[in-house]
Amino acid sequence: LQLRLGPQAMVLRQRALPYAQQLFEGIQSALLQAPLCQLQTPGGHRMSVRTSSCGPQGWVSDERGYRYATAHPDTNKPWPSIPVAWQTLAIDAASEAGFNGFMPDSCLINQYTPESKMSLHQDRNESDFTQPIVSISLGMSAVFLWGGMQRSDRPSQVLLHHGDIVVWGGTDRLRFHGIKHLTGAPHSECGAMRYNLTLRRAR
Ligand code: MD5
Ligand code: FE
Repeated sequence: LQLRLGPQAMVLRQRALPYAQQLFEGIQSALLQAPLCQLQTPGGHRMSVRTSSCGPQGWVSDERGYRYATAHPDTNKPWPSIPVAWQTLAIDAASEAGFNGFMPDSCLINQYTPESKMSLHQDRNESDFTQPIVSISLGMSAVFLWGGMQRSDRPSQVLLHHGDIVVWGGTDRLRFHGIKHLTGAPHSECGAMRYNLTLRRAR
């Protein structure tokens, strides 16, 4: 059950479904150690998405810019480690989409509510763009914006549902993308919320 988004980008529909319960438990436990933050953008706005991370590198943002950091910005503690099951799932999904040798060192945890959105952007804070990115959707569905190589390219809209995994790399690695808004009914397990786990190689 695959949907091709581009030459080197793919949605693996329901790929994470068998692991959903385990993923939710892992998220709850990670968030106890590394609480969600509503980060400031370099432009001085507050993100509508709440974020945390696990792994050696966590993605953060403040008035100084976007970057990876080895500690949580509020607690100054190292991020919790990436659960082995998440690593395995992400590495397997990357292989299935044609990317062997994925070595994630960062997992961003994004929490969306019906008020959240993520504007079109590129993921370019990583040092090696030959490594793919793997993203796991849980909870409510979302309208995903799949853009081009320039911000001005009109994005297509793709629904992402609970259990879907998106893998993109190669020529699609620097596509503009975003989340327009959540859609559909609240989720039986996590209510009016969506979680997205984004596994990347930061360093
Ligand atoms: C999310 N997160 O669902 C989004 C989208 C982020 C971020 O973009 O940087 O935290 S998952 C990302 C995604 C999915 C499919 C393709 C591409 C990105 N892409 O082409 O870049 O929380
Ligand atoms: Fe992104």
